[in-house]
Parts: sequence; C-alpha cells; structure tokens
Amino acid sequence: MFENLSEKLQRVFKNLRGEGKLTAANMEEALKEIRVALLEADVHFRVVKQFIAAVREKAMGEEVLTALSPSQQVVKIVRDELIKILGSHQARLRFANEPPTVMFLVGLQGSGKTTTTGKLARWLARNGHSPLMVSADVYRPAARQQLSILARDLKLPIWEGDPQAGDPLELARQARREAVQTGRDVLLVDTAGRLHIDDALMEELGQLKQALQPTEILFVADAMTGQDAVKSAEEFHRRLGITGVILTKMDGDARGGAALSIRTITGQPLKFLGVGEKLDALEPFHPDRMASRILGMGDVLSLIEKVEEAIDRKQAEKMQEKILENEFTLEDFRDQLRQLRKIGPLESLLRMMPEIGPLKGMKDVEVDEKEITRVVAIIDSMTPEERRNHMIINGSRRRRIARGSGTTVQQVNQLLKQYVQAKKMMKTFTGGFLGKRLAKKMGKMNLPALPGGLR
Ligand SMILES: Nc1nc2c(ncn2[C@@H]2O[C@H](COP(=O)(O)OP(=O)(O)OP(=O)(O)O)[C@@H](O)[C@H]2O)c(=O)[nH]1
Ligand SMILES: [Mg+2]
Repeated sequence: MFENLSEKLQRVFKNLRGEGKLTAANMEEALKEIRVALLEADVHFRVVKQFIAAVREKAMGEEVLTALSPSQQVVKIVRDELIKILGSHQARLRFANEPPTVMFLVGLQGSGKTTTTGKLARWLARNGHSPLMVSADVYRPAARQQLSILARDLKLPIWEGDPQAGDPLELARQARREAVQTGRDVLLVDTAGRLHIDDALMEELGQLKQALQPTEILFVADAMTGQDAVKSAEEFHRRLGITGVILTKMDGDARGGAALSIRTITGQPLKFLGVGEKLDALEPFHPDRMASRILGMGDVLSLIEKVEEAIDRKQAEKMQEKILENEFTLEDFRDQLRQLRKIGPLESLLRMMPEIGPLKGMKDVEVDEKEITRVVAIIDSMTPEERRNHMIINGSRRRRIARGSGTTVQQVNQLLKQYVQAKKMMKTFTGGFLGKRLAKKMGKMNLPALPGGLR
C-alpha cells in the first residue's frame, strides 16, 4: 500500500533538493506534483484541496525563511500535514464507565466485519480485557457459524444462542445478559452486511443501537474499494452515527486513498487497520507512523510492537541489556532465532523496515525453517566459550564446528557473518530506540522526534 504515493512524494523532495531556496515558482511546481500524486492515490478531492492549501500556506509563510534546505522544509511540512489529515493523534477505543462496553461492527457485505470481530476480540484479550462475541447476523446460518469457528480457534467465548433465532435484537440482549453474568467487560456485536445501504439495514441497526447503547459503532470498510469505502462510511455516519472506522485489506494493493480521506470526510477517526486474513493481522492505527510509512521511512514502530508481542517481555528486557552492553552472544542469537520463528515470515517484517543503515539489503535475506535449524545446530556445536566470544573462533575451530554440526566451513562463516550483522541490527531497533545511524538520518531530515522516546 502507498508504494506509488511514497515514490512520487520522494521524487518531489528529490527534485527540490537541487534548489537553493524555496521560491513561489519551485514550490508551485512541487505542489502540482504532490496534488497529482494524491489524486492518483485515490485521495478524496476535497482532502487534496485542503492538503495542498495548507502545505502552500506553510511553505510560503514566513516561518520557513530559515537555514533549512527547501527539501527539508517541504518534507517536514508534508509530514505534519499528513499527520493532521490522518487524525493528529491515535484514536483509542473507548470503554463504558459501567461494563460491559458494547461495540458494534457494522458495514457492507464482505467488508470484513466477522473476521475483524475475531481479530478485535483477540486484540482486546491480549490487552487486558475479557471480550464476549455475538453474531447478530441472522440472515445466513453460515454467518453465525463463521464467528463460532473463529471463537473456537481463538479460544475466546461467544454467545451462540438458539441456532434458529431470527431476531438480532433478542440475540444481542441475551449476549449482554451473558456478559454481565460471566463478568465479561466487552461485548462485540458482529452485524449483518448488505450489498448496498438500504432502509431495512439502517432500521435494524438503529433498533440495535437503541436497545444496546453501544459505546463504539465501528464501521468496517474494505480499503480496496477506495472512495466507495469513504462514501459508505459517510452515509453510515449520517444515518446511524459511527464512532470510528476500521479499514481492512490494507495488505492488498489498495492505493491508500481511503485511509487518507476517511477522517476528513466523515469526521470520525480510523482506529484499526486489517492487514491480512489471519487473526493476528490487526494493527491499531497511528497517524504519525502512517505518515512515516507514506514518506518511505518504513514502519519501525509497528515492527517493534510485533516483535515485542512475540518475544517474552522479561527475556526481551534481558536481551536489551545485553545488547546495550554489547554482550549479545551467539547463544542469545540462537534464542532470538527461535523467537523469530514465532513472529512469522521474516520477509514480511523486513518489508516494513526502512531502507537505511545496517538494514539496507536485509530485505533480500530469506530465512527459512531449514536454515534456522542449521544455524541452531552450528551454534550447538560450539563450546560455551566460543558462544560467548565469537572472536576466538579461528580456522581450526571453524572446521571442528562444521564437522560437529554436519555443515560446511562456509556455512559456519556465513553464520558468523549473519551474527555480526544481527548484532548490529538488534542494536538498531530492539528495546524501543533507534540506532545512531537512523537518528542521524532523521536529524538530517529535520523531522520532529518520534513518540515513545524513539530518538
Ligand atoms: N487480505 C485480507 N483479507 C481480509 C481482511 N479482513 C477480512 N478479509 C477477508 O475478507 C473476506 C470477507 O470477510 P468477512 O469477515 O466474512 O466479511 P463480512 O463483512 O463479515 O461479510 P458479510 O458477513 O458477508 O457481510 C474473507 O475472505 C476474509 O478473510 C484483511 O485485513 N486482509
Ligand atoms: Mg459477516
């Protein structure tokens, strides 16, 4: 997602780099290109207009008569404006004063409501809540079954009710009673979708809203449908009142226009992104991170979150200390590799990283299960002393290790190289801070500090 927009914006910045200073002429040229890039990314024309006007005003304003280079100025202004249209700060889920908090997931057919109900239940459970799910989609028996299967996979509770039940209202009420009785603090209500917004659907959702007084009405939209997603969000908000949006299928080749438009057009924030079919493919939406992603800085923060979720916290802290002390040994490397297996395909993680510093070129590294097994075998064949200090592993030791692990000296060499590289990489992003190289790079771009003490 956003690849084209990223590329085009970077080209604009690059062109400006040659300019001595910002003038009305070169700025207008840049603005024209930014405008085209946004429209091509399927951003709503009203948003584009507003965006361009804001960038122009800031760029031409007195505040830019500074020592900054034109390209630096424009990157900063564009980034700030991107964050603004994306929502300025992270919009968190709200919870009722008195549990259970009721959350509806609404939207058109096939937008991802049921899947997202499961993902959200998982996310809530992992963030200190105890969700109960219910499907109020009585029109297709398979719809309720679909959520039951997800609940079973997740090992999270669902109110199934009478399989023949024909009244969504009754089902939802029963589910809330169940939530109260079993002390569940969030009730997630998956609702039926329609091909188009029609009166019957709105009527039904209106009744459900009246009866259950949800704290959140989350509009689930398929990002691939672009401006149609924005239009239906607008319509749902007008007729029902939504409290937030979840854009699904952001892993596909959506151009990103919906994500960039929805906040301005509906006035309601994006709260989560669906980034895959699996149940862990849900990310809280962070405007600043998205802006960085669009500007091609990669999404280091999301990456760190993912890594941290998979890695045992205590162990991660211990590891962080070691890295800081530069005591990250081959043994730790082996443990890290074992942990990495839990995170998922390394390539998809690497794709999220910025193209900078020691990470450059790492994107082509493919780590498969077999390789991890081999690496673990090699490290197991070392003596404890060798594992603590790789510098002592000379030629004859390498030959012995290769023999012991059933590998070749080349493979041992390769592993040692990878270890040194990993050591550098770990230093770059483990533990919630970015390495010196990234900080330096960001300093050059004159970007404001990232949240979470990332600089
Ligand atoms: N790639 C990708 N697929 C998704 C995502 N979210 C949902 N899907 C897929 O989209 C399809 C429809 O998802 P559902 O959750 O059944 O959609 P729904 O809104 O409940 O559909 P109805 O109940 O028929 O209205 C399924 O094949 C999901 O696997 C996502 O973030 N990424
Ligand atoms: Mg469904």
